[in-house]
Amino acid sequence: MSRLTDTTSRRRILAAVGTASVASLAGCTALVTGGGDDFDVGMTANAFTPPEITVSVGDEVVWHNTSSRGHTVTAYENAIPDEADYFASGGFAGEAEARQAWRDGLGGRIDSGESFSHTFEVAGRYDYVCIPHEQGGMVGAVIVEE
Ligand SMILES: [Cu+2]
Repeated sequence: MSRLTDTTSRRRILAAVGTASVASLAGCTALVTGGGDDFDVGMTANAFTPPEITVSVGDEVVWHNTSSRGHTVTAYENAIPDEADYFASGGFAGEAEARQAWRDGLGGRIDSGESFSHTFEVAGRYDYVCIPHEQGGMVGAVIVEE
């Protein structure tokens, strides 16, 4: 009896830990370096290409700076689904923080040849911007379908 109970509760704990790990990984953002053509959205001198991309819930989107200029990928906090995690290169918790970090020292910059990725767990439309080239219209959108 006690042995069976121990085994059962241990399995439950392991299952719970496993789920939590997957969830936290899925929600995180990461700046990764490396070349290759394995990306979804490129960045030219002043544009995201393509400017709009459609993916499915659970998909990871990889941006790659294919230009010689530094860019950011910064979500518009008020233009993502209510339940969604905020995302921005540099890993900032919100848009104001991301903008301040850029002003203070180019925080969140994705240099030439670098990539940034985010996994989308909530369906909906996500509008985002490159902070230094916002005036030039460097904006994009990710549409996440169920
Ligand atoms: Cu830019």
